[in-house]
Formats: sequence, C-alpha cells, structure tokens
Amino acid sequence: MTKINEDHFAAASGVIAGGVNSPVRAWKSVGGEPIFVSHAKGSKIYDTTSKEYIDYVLSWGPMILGHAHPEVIAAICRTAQKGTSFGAPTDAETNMARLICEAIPSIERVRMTSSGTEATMTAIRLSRGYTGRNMIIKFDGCYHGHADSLLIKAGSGITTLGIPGSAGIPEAMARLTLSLPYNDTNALEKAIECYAADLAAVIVEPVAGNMGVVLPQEGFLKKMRELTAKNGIVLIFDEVITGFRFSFGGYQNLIGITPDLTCLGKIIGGGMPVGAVGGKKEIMERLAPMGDVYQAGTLSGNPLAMSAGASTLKILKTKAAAFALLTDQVNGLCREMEKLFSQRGIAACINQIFSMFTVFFQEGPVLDLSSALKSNAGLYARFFHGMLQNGVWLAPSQFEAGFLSFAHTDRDIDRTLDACFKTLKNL
Ligand code: HOZ
Repeated sequence: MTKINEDHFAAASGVIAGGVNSPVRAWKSVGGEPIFVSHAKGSKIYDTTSKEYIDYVLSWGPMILGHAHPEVIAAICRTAQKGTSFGAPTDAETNMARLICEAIPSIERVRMTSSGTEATMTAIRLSRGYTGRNMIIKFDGCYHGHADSLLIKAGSGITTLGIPGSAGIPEAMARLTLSLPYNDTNALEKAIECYAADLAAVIVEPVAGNMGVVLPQEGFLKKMRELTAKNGIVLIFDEVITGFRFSFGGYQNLIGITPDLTCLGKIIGGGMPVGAVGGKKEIMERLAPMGDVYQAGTLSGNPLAMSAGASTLKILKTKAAAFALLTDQVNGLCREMEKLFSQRGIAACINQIFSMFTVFFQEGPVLDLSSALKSNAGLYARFFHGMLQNGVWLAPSQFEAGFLSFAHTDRDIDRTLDACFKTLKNL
C-alpha cells in the first residue's frame, strides 16, 4: 500500500468514527489500511494514486451497468439542474414505482426509502402492525441492514468482525427475533410450529449474499412460503442485492415464489442512496397516511435517486439476452479460477449464481453460516492482498459477495485469471 493511501486513512480516522462510514470498508478482517478511491468508470475503480483495479465489489452490488454509465450520469445531471430535493411528490416517483410494480408482480404497492435498512425496518414494522404479532424469524448469516430487530446473528460486518451482534439492542427486543440456520427446513418447521401465534414475519435473503454467496437449497424457499401462508405469517424477501441482478425483476420471478413483501435497494438506485418496500396492497395500505403503521423520510423518493434508478432500470429492461451472456462470463471466470486453485492444491470452493460469486477457502459445500465459517479467512486475506497488488479489487472480507457488471469485458476476465495465477504462486 502506498504512503498516500495511509495518509488518507489517518486523516479520516481523525474525524470519522473508525475512519470509515461503514465497518466492512475498514479492512479489519483482511488487515492493512483501506485504499481510498478517487473515481471509477465501467469495470474499473481507481485509487488516489490513479492505480487501476478491476472491480468485483461494484459498490456492493448496485453498479450492474458499470461505474459512471453515461446515460445514468446524464439523467442525474439533467435532474440536478432542476433541483435536488423538494420534500413533495413528483412524477419521477410514480414513474419509478410503475417500473418496479411492472417488473415484480408481487409488488402491488411500493414505498420508496433512502436505504435498504429503512426498507427492511419498515417491512418488519408493517408485518407487526398487520398481524398484531411481535416475533420474527430471520436466518443466521443473512444481513438485512442494521435495524435493531435484524442485527441478531447477522452476516456482513457482524460476521466479518466475528462479533455475535450489536450492543445497544435491548434484550427485550432481541428476544423477539429468532435466528435459524439458513437452508434448514426442519428448524423452520419446528420454530413455526412452536411460535406460530406470535410470529409476524419470516425475513430471508432468497439468495444469501452477506455470509459470502450461499444458494437456497431445493425446497427451502418453497416450504417457507407454504408454512408462512398456512400460519398467517408475512413472508418478506430481502431482494436488496438480488433485485434486478439476475434478470429484469426479482429472484422471485425466476423461482416462481411470491412473497408478501419485498425489500429492494442497491440496483434500483443506480448508485444513488435508495431502498424500497413493496408487496400486497392489503398490507402496504396499512402504511400511514392510509393506515396506522408509520414510516417517513425527507429524502424518500429523492429526484436524483429516482432519475438514476429509473434510467438504470430502463436500460436493464433491454438486456434480457445480455443477462444470460453475463452469467456465462461469470461461469467461465469461476470455473477457470477453480482450476487454478486445484492446480495449486489449494482447498477452495466457489459458490456462484448468475453474476454473484464467492471464493470460500475450504472444500465446501457452503450451505449456511456454520459451514461458511469453516473457511480459512487468513488465506482469504492473503489472496485478497495478492489480487489487489495484481490489479483486482475483491471484497475485503471472506463473508461478502463478488459481483460482475455488464461493463466487464473478456479482457478483464483474462487479466483477473492472470492475477489469480500470479497470486496463487506466492500464496
Ligand atoms: N453491508 C455492506 C456489504 N454487505 C457494506 C456496505 C458498505 O460498506 O458500503
């Protein structure tokens, strides 16, 4: 790492708590000090010394079109000329809501927020208000933002830092959240049998992306839908990461399972701060001002975010064939990397689905948090630094997802494989 980057972190640490505005960025689990970014374009991100990296973090998922896509930037600039926040309704919000409702049929009504955390927090409150019950089920290693009810055995920074949860959450609150092993249908069945009358919601990442990528096993989500429907429990799909990442719509469109509520974020903001909660009209209309469940936000439906999001979604709508090609490209990358690991005799397994992947340093399979935690995080850290030195920017944690964009080229893939080859030689 260059002296210049160290200076940036030292300066930040003097005024920002921990030097970062979100914990995983601090590189605590891979060691060293975080590289500061100056700009990004397409598939590349640049540090403050102008060193170029091929970016597989993509702002943790949103930049599916690549960084600074010209149409998205033009839309933001046009909008900015007319004012950046009104705190009053605009047609841009209706336009955005229409795009979402058309793409994801389970969403009959939507409410925009400024982050995924606000979306999941609202979904939980709404479920509690709607059912008149208090308890919720989540799954170990799933991360649904940092609202109190959802930080129990959470993935992302909580898993990265190896901490059980967060201080500051009243025990009485924590007791209302049951966290079960991901993919464990029996545990879910038992918990619902025991607590059905008290359960307001089951919330799940239908593809887990915050303990590394973990795929739902056959029948897990289907059974979840059956059990929740049978017991009057609201099923919430957290599609903040998966929404519009695999196709124009949610992962739910592809698997034919209809949740009651869906949380969105990331891609629908085109790189601007956005979240959304949507679902059945009957539940959504419990939100104030029509209903008795309160939720609000000065910057909700912000014009800049709406223009970046709508222009991103409009471009994605035209990319049905390109989504398939992107998956082929990621498949190719992951299979070639697997070969390199095996040639070097390094135990690694790659979980991949469409354009999301994680290299776990272990034999696998990785099906839940406890199996993810068996990974050799120290080896991941050395791999991360080696790749970085060779111009590839991966997530600074074993327990996060990698992403590709439509801007990644075959040359990027070749360069990544070359970086991988060089890194593994010295691992
Ligand atoms: N929680 C995010 C990853 N799953 C990290 C957010 C950030 O640091 O920007």
